[in-house]
Amino acid sequence: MTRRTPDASNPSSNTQTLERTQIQRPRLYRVLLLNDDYTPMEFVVMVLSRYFRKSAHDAETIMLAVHRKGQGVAGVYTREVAETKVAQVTQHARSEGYPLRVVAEPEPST
Ligand code: TYC
Repeated sequence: MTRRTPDASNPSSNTQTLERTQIQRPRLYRVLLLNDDYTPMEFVVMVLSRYFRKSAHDAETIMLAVHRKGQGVAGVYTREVAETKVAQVTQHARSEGYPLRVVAEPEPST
């Protein structure tokens, strides 16, 4: 909800400010892992554990789902955090010579 109020910084002016009384939630982004034929399963499990803070059990479950279905959600974050994780994981994978693809996509806005 927005409402018009006189500008506090200049009370004598005729200008108004749109004041928000509803909180703004940042848009959230999914970080997706994509399957490939070459990245070792144990590397993907390590990535899920280290960069996405998954338990050993959850990391294994997510990795196997990506392996079977082609892609899966590693985590959901604000845009900056999601983009940072994409960059960090991609760099780590390349440094090991693996083709692992990691992407961020916006969650559907509600
Ligand atoms: N398909 C890979 C293999 O059989 C494992 C894998 C899982 C790779 C998930 C990428 O995002 C991935 N070694």
